[in-house]
Amino acid sequence: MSLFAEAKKYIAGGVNSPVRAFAAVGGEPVFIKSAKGAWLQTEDGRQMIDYVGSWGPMILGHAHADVIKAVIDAAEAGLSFGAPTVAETRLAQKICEFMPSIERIRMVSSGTEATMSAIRLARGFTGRDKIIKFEGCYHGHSDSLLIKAGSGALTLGVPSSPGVPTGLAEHTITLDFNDPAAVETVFAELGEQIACIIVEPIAGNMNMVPPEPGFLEALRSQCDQYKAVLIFDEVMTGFRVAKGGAQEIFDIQPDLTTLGKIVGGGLPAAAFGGRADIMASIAPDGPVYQAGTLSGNPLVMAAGLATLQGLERPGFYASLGERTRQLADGLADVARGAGVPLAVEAAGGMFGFVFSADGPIRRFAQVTAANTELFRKFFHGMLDSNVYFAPSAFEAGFVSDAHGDEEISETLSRAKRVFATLKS
Ligand code: HOZ
Repeated sequence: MSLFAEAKKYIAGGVNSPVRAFAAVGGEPVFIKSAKGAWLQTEDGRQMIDYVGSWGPMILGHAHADVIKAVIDAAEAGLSFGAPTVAETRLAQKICEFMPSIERIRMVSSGTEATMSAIRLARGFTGRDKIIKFEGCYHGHSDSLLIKAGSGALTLGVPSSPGVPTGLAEHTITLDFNDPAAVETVFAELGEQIACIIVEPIAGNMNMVPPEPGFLEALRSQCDQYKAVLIFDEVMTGFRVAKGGAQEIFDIQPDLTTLGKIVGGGLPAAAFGGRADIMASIAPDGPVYQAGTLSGNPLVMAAGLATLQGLERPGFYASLGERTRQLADGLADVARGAGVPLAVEAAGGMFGFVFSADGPIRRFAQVTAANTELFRKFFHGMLDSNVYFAPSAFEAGFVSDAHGDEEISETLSRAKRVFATLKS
């Protein structure tokens, strides 16, 4: 019996997060035994170059010595106290330094918790119920946000999940990403009822779609005009596209930011934070309730802090960005050489590629119109060549500090061979 078949006997669908099941690409998922640097070792004895990086957190590379030591030291001092520790303050301080729009922060355990709590906070702070999100953006799986969502939900064709009460779903207004006019129209009609806009400033859950000039600016000005809260979901882009996230690149200050992935360095941490006056509405200072036994867990704080400290090395983002660009441009080159249409994007250590001649990709409809059959063939060709990309055409990819010239050029020469087979 395969490892996946055995897992399916006990675990729903054989996986603990749907996109891992390979449902969109076919075949059985690879089971990982261990990982070091840019490489994964599988249970069936293969060594693979990894561009998933645990879906983003492993920016320093897998099992980085400083992070492992920090976690071991923390574990030896006790696994969990459910009481304040200095480690929480140190990580909070570091995050506030990296992202100056965050004046106060609250640690939680997953990106879903961070976005769910930020939405509740925005509703409680404004006394309004309606929220705006964008089709193809994914903000975790809480009820208000699982409507026309991206990521695994889009991959499996269930962007709006059964089980979300209609009464709640009707407060979520979903608009087209990169369409500021639609946002202005909705605010003109319902502005006094809108609590917040939540957006991935670079959408990473419908592949990778950057904002067009003026889009984020329009969100900022509409929120200012109608006193709604602007939430940037930087779970994916935070510390990934730049030290200060997408808000640093586009120079827009959100009111609240949600973080996850890198902030826990590979352990389950996430956070939400922002303007001090808004964060003052969270219990115990204010009436909006939010809590968690494992929030701010000492092992997780240690991993997060060691990871953020690793990002402070001079030139870190310049070299990460250069290698990611080399990969993305290299993929575009080999695709062009093989006559296969491919649109690529890259920022910091994040990249995307869409099998489409319609680039640059800026709209959800362009992503969903792309050739998913070519993606499926490319994915399996690369997997058979021991290069591990996300098993979904709708997920961004990640390069780490451990991906050197050798890994990138090896990936590109394997990709050249795979692209050559795609047309036949
Ligand atoms: N939704 C996550 C990526 N955007 C995938 C999480 C996982 O399967 O681990």
